[in-house]
Order: sequence, then structure tokens, then C-alpha cells
Amino acid sequence: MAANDIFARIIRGDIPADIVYRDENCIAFRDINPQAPTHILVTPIKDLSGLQTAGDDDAAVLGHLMIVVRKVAEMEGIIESGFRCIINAGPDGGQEVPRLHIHVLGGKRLGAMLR
Ligand code: DGP
Repeated sequence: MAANDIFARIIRGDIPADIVYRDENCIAFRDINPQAPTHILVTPIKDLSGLQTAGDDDAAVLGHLMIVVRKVAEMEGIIESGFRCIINAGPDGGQEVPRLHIHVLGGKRLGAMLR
């Protein structure tokens, strides 16, 4: 059965989003609650509930997502200034939407997070 998470509904066009990139394997759109001047989510078309459920056969789609992150960063003009990618995975990772997605944040100097 096809997933019905909020991002699946954006992919299907059931609910609106500010889509900045789309191809046959993924979609990228602006986060509804941006944490930086640029805050874009890159998520696969394939139903994948998170990085925690990715299998060996998902290597190509995961690699593709990273290339799209780079393209989106170029489109947003943050390739030189820099950006941060975050994947929240599972409850302790703070994942709220049960579809694998990469947060792409930039447009300001982000504080250190890992200590
Ligand atoms: P995460 O915690 O990693 O699952 O992040 C989910 C992100 O999704 C969060 O930053 C807010 C964003 N979000 C949730 N619902 C919507 C929506 O309907 N539209 C858009 N554009 N973003 C959403």
C-alpha cells in the first residue's frame, strides 16, 4: 500500500508545497517551519520511512539524494557560503515525518551542534 505521510501527499500533489526541484527519483521543497534563510527538504519518491529502514538496494537512491542536495545548494546560492545537511532518524533522532528526508540549511552562519 502506498504511504500516506505528509510528504507522500506533497509528492502526489494532494497538498501544496513550495517545490524547488523534482525529478523521477526525488523532490525538494521548502520546509514549512524554516530554521534558516534556506531550509529545504529533499525526499525520495520511493516510499522509505527513514534512513533506519534503508537497505543495500537503496544505495543508488541515497546517492542520488546527495547529488540533488548539491544541486539545490547551487540553485539557492549557498554552495560557496556553505550549508548543513541533517537527517533525523527515528524517535531519538527527532524524526517527525516518517519518510526519509534530508534537511538542507544555509544562508546564515549556523552554530556548532556536535559536542
Ligand atoms: P523531521 O523532524 O526531520 O521529521 O522534520 C520534518 C520537517 O518537515 C519539519 O522541519 C517541518 C516540515 N514539515 C512538516 N509538515 C510539513 C508540510 O506540510 N509542508 C512542508 N513544506 N514542510 C513540512
